[in-house]
Amino acid sequence: MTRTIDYSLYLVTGRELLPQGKDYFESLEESLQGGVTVVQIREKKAETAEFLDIALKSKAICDRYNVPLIINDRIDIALAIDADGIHVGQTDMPVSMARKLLPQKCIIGVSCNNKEELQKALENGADYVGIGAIYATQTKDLTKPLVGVRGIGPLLQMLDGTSVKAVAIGGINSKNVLRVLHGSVSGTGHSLDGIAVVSAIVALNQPRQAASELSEILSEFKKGPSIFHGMSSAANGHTTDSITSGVVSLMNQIRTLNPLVHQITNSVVTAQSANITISIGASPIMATAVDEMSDLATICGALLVNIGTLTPPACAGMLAAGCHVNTWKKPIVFDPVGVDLLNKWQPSVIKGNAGELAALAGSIEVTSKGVDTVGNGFEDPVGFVTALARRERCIVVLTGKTDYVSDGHTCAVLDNGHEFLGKMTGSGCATGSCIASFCAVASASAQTEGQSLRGVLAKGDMFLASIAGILVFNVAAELAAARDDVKGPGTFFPALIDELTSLTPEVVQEHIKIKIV
Ligand code: 3NM
Ligand code: MG
Repeated sequence: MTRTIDYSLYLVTGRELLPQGKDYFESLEESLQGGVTVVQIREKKAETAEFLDIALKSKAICDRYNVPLIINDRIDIALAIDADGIHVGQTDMPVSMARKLLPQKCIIGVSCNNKEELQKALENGADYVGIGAIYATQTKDLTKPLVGVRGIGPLLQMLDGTSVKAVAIGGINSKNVLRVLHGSVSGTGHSLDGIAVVSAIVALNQPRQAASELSEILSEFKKGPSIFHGMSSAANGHTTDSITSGVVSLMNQIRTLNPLVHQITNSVVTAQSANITISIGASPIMATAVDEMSDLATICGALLVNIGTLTPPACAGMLAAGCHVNTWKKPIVFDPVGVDLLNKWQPSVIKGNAGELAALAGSIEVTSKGVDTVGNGFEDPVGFVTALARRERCIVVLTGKTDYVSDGHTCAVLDNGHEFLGKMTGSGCATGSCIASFCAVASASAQTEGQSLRGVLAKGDMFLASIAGILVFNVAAELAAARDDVKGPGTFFPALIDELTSLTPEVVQEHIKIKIV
C-alpha cells in the first residue's frame, strides 16, 4: 500500500543553509516537532556513503514522528533505506523509468515549471508535482522563469479530475505563504495541497517555531472558504435600498472613527489625495520609506497603493506595506499599475480605468473578447468586471463616466459624477483615497474581539465600502459643479473640497444613481 502523504508542510533539507553551530539532525527533529508533514532529503554534493548515512539517520528520526521521507534524485538511496518516495527534477531519471525501478508503494514527485512539464508528469504517472520556483530564491540556481503566485492556478487547473497532488516551492516563507495559498487557487477552485520550503525552516535557529508558524497558517487555510475565499458573498443580498442605508451608515461612522489611511501614491497627486481624504473625514498618511511599513500596518485602517512608475524605493515600500497590511488583515486598495505586486500581496479592492483594467486582464490571460481596449470602454463592462473580480478574488472597481463595482457575482452600476472630474489631475487617485477610507471604516466595524489575525482578505463589506467611496466623491463633484461660483475646472477643485467637507448622508441619499445587476 502506498502511504498516504500529507503534503501540507513539505520540508526539503539543505545542510549548507543551517545556521552556524546548528546540528542537522537536531534541526530536522525540531522541524518535525513544529509540524512538518513530509521530508525530502536533498543532497546535491554528498558522496554516496555520506548521503546514505544521512538518509538512514534522517529516516530513523522521521519514523519516530510518523512522517514520510522522500529522497531527492537518488533511486539507489531511496531503495537502500526503504524511503517512501523519490523526487526527480526535469533532468533526472524520467518518472516512467523510476517507476519501473521502484517498488509499487513508492511515491514519485516531479519538479514542474510550466504546462508542458506538468503535462508530461501527468502522462508519466507522477504522484505529485512541485511547482516552482514561485519566487526568487538563494537556495537553488534557477534556470527557468519564475512561476509567480498567479502562475500557479492555471497549472493546478490541469490537475482537476486527477489524484495528483501539488506543492509550491521557491522563496516561500511565513510572510508570503498567505499570499501563495490564497492567490494560487485556480478558477476551478483547485488549491495547493501544500507548500515546500528549505530556507524558511532550515536556515533558522528555531526551526520548530518556524515550522509551527507555517503549519498554523496552512491549517487555517485548509479550514476553508470562510477565511480565505470569503469573496463569494460580499455583495450577497444587497439591494439598492440596503446599499443606500449602508452608505449612510458608513458616512456617519467615518467622521467619528477618523481612520488613518496609508497611501502610497504618485507625487503629482500626493497633496491633493491627502486633502480629499481629510475632507471626507479620514486621516491620510503618505509615507513611502520601507522601514516604516511594519509599524504603519499596525496603526493604519487601510492601505492605498497607486503609483505611476515603479521606481525602486517606492516599489520596495509598496511591496513591504502590502505584505504587512495583509498579515493584519486590513484592506488594500490597489490601483493596478505594477501588476507584479499582485504576486506579493492580496488586495481587497482593485480599482482602475478601462485601460488599466484591460492591461491587468490581459496580463492574466483573461480573454480579451468583447473588450474594446482602443475605445473608452468595454462592450460588456458588467461581464468584464465580474470576471476580473472572480479571477483576482477581490472587489473590482472600473471607473469612468459610469462606474462599475463587482465582487465576482453581483455588479453595481453607478451613474454619479461630473465631466469636470475628467479635467482634474488625479481624480481617479482621489476616488481611490475615498474608497480606501471607507474600506478602513467597513473593516474596523467588522473587527471582532479576539479574532484570528491570520488571513489576507480584510473582514467587512468591501463591496459596500467601494460604492460609498465612489458615491461620496461623485455626488460632491455634482454639487460643486452646480455652484454659482464654479466657472470651470479651476474653481471646481476648491469647491469640491468644500462640498466633500460639508456633504451629509442625506444629500448623498438624495442624489444616488445606482443599479444592481
Ligand atoms: N526547487 P527555498 S526552488 C529545491 O523551483 C528547490 O523546483 C525549486 O528553497 C524548484 O524554500 C528550490 O529556500 C529551493 O527558497 C527552495
Ligand atoms: Mg534533481
